[in-house]
Amino acid sequence: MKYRGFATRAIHFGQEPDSATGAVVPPIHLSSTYAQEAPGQHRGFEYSRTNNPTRQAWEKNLAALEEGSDAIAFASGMAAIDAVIRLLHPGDYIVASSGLYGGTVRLFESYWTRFQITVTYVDARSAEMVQAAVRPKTRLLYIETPTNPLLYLADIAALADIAHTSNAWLVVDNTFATPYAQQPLTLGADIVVHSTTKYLAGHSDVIGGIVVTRHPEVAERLRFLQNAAGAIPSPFECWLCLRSIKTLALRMQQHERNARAVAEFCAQHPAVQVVHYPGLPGHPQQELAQRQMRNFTGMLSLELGSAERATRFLTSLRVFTLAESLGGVESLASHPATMTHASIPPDRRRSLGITDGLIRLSCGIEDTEDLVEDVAQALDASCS
Ligand code: P1T
Repeated sequence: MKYRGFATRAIHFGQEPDSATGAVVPPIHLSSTYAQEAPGQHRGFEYSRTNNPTRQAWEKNLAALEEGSDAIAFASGMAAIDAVIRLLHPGDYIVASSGLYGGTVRLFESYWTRFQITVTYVDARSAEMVQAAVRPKTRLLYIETPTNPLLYLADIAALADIAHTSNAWLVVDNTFATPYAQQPLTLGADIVVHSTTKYLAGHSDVIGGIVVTRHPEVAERLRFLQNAAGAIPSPFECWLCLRSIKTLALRMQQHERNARAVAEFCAQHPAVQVVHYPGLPGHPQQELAQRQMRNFTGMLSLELGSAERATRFLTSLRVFTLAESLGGVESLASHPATMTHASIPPDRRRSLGITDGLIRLSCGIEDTEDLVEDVAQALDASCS
């Protein structure tokens, strides 16, 4: 194999020097249409909703990094998730992890239930609970691992076995982990989805999504939807993803270094009741984390005990910015109850552990000491 290691593959796959000019950086193909020599005779490109060279390069790159056969890019993470649900039929069931991005729950509940798609939520930390929830008409197991925002993990290999004995597919939203940290398809998952908005694009300047699968027949159906429904990313956004993916490995190493230092600091601070970080010694799922992940990312969440403390903490931060989203080079902080998970009814939210005192941190790639110092002064302010 020419490109063995992850960083080498990230830099080179789909990004060979341009065959026409030798340009080392692939060009951005803005053309909406392509000349044909005779009706139906073309070089693989007809119209840019259907296929575009820059988008194709990005799809090839990510398919390789996730070890899939194909990747199909969409205009946002939600458009990618929506395309996967469109593979189902009325009357089908989904068993989903109870920890999911609020927007995913909103899409399932407020839209897909109208088309007789039934979703059952279970704590996917327990493979037994997932198994018990499976019905004869279950066609998808749909999980995030780590979950947004509590960083709970699910055993991908165990859930893939359950899916396959039940004639279902396992779908993993790999947004929080990235293929640098874990490759669900190699553990048996059938489909991976990403909000490329986050770590993959990595600089808070792209909204995008992508689906990766190891089944060419699933890819064919998704590619049909990509063209037929048309929720595609622009060539410029695909080019930004190609540019960013080259530094994914380096970025993830610094994201993890920073999150670990912040998590360790918070674990001994009296204002913090619980630190959720899978890389912290003593984390309840540490064995699974080490078996399944090779990087614990820049994401952590903290239980501060009350909405007042959470607000004081968030308004005292100086290096972290209070904002939705995650995975960028700059550190962000958010309040899931009023931001990312506001669309989930309060009682259900609390029963999931998303309390009013929970805050989520996305540690960027700034200097570690600056982040720890910022969190330290904001924690002091939170309990003053
Ligand atoms: O925002 P969009 O690119 O459409 O991606 C949606 C999405 C899908 N999956 C996960 C795990 C996500 O976290 C998201 C978006 N999340 C945020 C905006 C957030 O702040 O958590």
